[in-house]
This record gives sequence, structure tokens and C-alpha cells, in this order.
Amino acid sequence: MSAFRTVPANTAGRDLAVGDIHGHFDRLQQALDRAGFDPGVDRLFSVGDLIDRGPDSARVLEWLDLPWFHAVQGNHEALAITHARGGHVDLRMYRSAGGAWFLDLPQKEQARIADRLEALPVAMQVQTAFGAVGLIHADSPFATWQQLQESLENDDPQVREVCQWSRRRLRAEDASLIEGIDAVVVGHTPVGTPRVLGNVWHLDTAGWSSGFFSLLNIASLTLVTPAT
Ligand SMILES: [Mn+2]
Repeated sequence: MSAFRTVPANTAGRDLAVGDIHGHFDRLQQALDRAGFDPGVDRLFSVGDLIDRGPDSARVLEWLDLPWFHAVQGNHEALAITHARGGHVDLRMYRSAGGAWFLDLPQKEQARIADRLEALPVAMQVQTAFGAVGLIHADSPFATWQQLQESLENDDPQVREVCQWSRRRLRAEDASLIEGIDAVVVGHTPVGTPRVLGNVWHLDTAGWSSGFFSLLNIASLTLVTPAT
């Protein structure tokens, strides 16, 4: 299973992206309803962190079964996978970061969920009518998208780590472009309103906390304004 996936263009409907979900699938559904999301033709792309913190983390597999829902792995998916595979996770940290629901599941169930999360790519490239848009959870360690693709295809663990955990770009206010891709959408670090640095869209407006879910049309690179 490759850590990099390319998705063909949607010729029928809209392609929207959303930031971290963290187990708040009901709130997400409400945001989709307000945006007039049509599951018959539209698609939703998640930048990861589907699980932990919110009340509905256990519904993650139900959402991953939806044919219109696509996601990359965030650091919270990485924590769950690492733990289920017997790797080292700071359990106190993981529990306080919302992982209790997972830690308290029977091992067999943890393994079943980890299998599905592990199948998710770390980066995704979606073709649109106007170009190509990348999705990663946190940041790219490279200034070119091609280098990121190659490193992930070779499954470089350090590159994976930056993709899922780094907050460098926002902290440094780094507005340089990631070359070789029209735009990149990320989450991981909450922002009050969507923040664009270079061609990188920071979309985690904390819909899982005290904020709201921002939906970005990744073809037109415009935020979806609720119909209501
Ligand atoms: Mn995160």
C-alpha cells in the first residue's frame, strides 16, 4: 500500500476538502448539509486526524466505507496504528490527547481499525479541472511536490513524520511555494480562519473544538459559503 496516492478528477460534482475532524462526524455532516453537499456526485477529502477527542471516533470505519469520502493519515491515525502494532506510544500523552476510546478497545478491534487506517496514504494528489491539489496532514519537508512523492513512495519514515507532525511552516510564517503542485491543503495546527501561506492552505479551523468546519472547493480554491 503506497503512502502516496493519486486520485483522478471528479467530472460530475464538487471536490471539497476539510481540516481535522477528531471524532466529530455529526458536526461535519451538519457542515456538509449546510454546504449542500451531494453524496451522489460530490467528494470530500480529509487531511487526516479523523479520530480522538470527539464522541464518534469509533465511527471512523463507517465513514471510510463511504465511496465519496477520502482521507490521508494524520498523526492521530499514526498513534493508533503504532500502538496497535506494538510500537512505542507514550500512553499517558495519547490518552490525554483523546486516544482513550482506542486504548480501551479489545486488541482485536484495535487491529481491525489499524488495518484500515494503515491503508490510507500519507499524501494524496487530486486532479481537478484547474490543476492538481495535494493533501497532507501537517507539512511538506520539501519545496517540491515531486520530491515528497518520491520519498513517500520509498516509505521514508522521517518524511512521513514531518508530513504528519510538523508545525514549522505556520510557526515560521513560511510563505514559500511548494513547487510542482497548484495548491496543498493541510490541517493539524488550528487557525482562527483558513490561512494561506504560499500555495499551502491551512484549513483546521477547529470544527472539532470551539471553531467551525471550513470546506474548501479544491478545484476553484474557494471556501464554500453555507447555503443558509
Ligand atoms: Mn494533527
